[in-house]
Amino acid sequence: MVSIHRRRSWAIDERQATPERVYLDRRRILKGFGLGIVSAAGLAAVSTPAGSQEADPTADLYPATKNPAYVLDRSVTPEEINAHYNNFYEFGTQKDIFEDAQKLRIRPWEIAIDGLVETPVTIAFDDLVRKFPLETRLYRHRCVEAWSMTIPWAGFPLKALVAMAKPLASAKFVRFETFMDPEMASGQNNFLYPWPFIEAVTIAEAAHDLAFIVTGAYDKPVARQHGAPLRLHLPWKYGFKSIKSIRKISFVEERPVGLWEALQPSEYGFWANVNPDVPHPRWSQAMERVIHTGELVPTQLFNGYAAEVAGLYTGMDAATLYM
Ligand SMILES: Nc1nc2c(c(=O)[nH]1)N[C@H]1C(S)=C(S)[C@@H](COP(=O)(O)O)O[C@H]1N2
Ligand SMILES: [Mo]
Repeated sequence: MVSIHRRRSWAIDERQATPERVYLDRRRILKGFGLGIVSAAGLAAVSTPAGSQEADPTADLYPATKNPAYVLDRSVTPEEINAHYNNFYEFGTQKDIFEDAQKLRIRPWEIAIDGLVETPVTIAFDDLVRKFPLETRLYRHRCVEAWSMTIPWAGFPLKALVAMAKPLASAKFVRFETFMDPEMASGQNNFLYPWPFIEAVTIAEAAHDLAFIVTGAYDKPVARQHGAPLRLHLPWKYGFKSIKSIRKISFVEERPVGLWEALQPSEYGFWANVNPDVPHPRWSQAMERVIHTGELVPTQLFNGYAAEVAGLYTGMDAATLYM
């Protein structure tokens, strides 16, 4: 609870940054000062979330072997903080969506893999997750709103799924799509957003070892509020690229336009590579607030993964790395 109180003390700063939100949406601004208040009942709800009474059929896969190449010099964000501080606009535009997100029905869950591939398939998540060895990686996460956390994600490299899909030579991008179900996810009734949530990366980015399909966190299946049963994590890009609760993965020739780019192309670009020298039009990206310590620390180029990923962008102007 102490750390949650500490988080409240800087929540005001974050609101002033007018984060990933459309200024048109007055309701969110009016509701704003409720942010960060976590009741004891709310905390209890995470350990026994409504709708997850049935045992998770993939629970036996965790903890997944820790990959020693992905160890960081910063502390891991405690699970209880991370589980109550989320961006999942399908369930609302505030950070405290964890209770609403428990409405997410994660079984049955099928993923369509289609587009420019040898053979399009639809596969049940419970089958897909057993096709690859799972591993645990400590990753940094940097939201475009200038906060960050460190998470022990479990899952498998996206490149393994790309290899399984056998894309045709004409495929240039991988497009991801989240579920569409406004009855279950009330945020999808918010007509200001072009649902469903879509994101995309180039084939080269998808084939990079850092691009990770997350199926678990904190040594168990990933929680609904983090994007169960599977989400992406691209640690060198701003967090909005790391799409949650994926239903469809398509290989395409034309560059897809993601939800955030469709909404505000001048603020949220396709590349969205973390770059402290390229400010968001409405705030600086030089520093970031670590959500579990409250510390303000310098943001690093490519979120600290420059040695690994800079080669993906040789020849590109640094200023275009963000947009
Ligand atoms: N489907 C979907 N995916 C999403 C989002 C979202 O609203 N919907 N928010 C993104 C943003 S802005 C961030 S910072 C991360 C947050 O992940 P977390 O809540 O697990 O920390 O998820 C990303 N993926
Ligand atoms: Mo974000």
